[in-house]
Amino acid sequence: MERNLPNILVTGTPGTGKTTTSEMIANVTGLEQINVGDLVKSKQLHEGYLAEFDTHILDEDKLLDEMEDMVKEGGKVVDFHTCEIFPERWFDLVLVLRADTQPLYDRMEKRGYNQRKLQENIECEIMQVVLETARESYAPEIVIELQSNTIDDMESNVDRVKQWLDAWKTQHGK
Ligand code: DAT
Repeated sequence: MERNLPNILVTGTPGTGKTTTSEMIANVTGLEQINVGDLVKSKQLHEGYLAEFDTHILDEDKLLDEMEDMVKEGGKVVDFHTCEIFPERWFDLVLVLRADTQPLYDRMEKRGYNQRKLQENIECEIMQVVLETARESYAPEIVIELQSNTIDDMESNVDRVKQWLDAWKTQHGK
């Protein structure tokens, strides 16, 4: 069944600006943000906490069940660092945010990440793990890589999404 509004996935290494960008997209377009990290915590969609990695162990089945109905309606901006767990059919556009090492490091340090997590994320970003995973998991033509180093970058990214959404609506007669 065709959606009335498209769903957008905003993914990328932690600290690349997913949550901030998704909030701005939601404000500008009226789409509804789903912050998956928050959802996992608030609805306990995990199997416990791994202190060593400072992360929750995701219960993927529970998470997908929880999200299915929300996504079915369309009009969602889903914000998560992992992109390969979702069904391909859920998304019409996949944005992969990218950041250079210095700003990424500064943002994570400010957030109080431990050295191990910081190193891992920097490495993940340099190796473009999320970008490659997104390209393997979704049709390449819907995967868009966006630089997210500055506020200007963020504003132009949001602008681009707004234009994309307008075009989608026209194309789908909405
Ligand atoms: P994520 O959701 O990817 O972990 P975030 O949106 O929480 O990232 O952003 C982390 C911090 O970095 C937050 O204080 C906002 C800042 N930030 C993110 N993207 C930025 C950008 N393009 N320019 C300047 N600051 C940015």
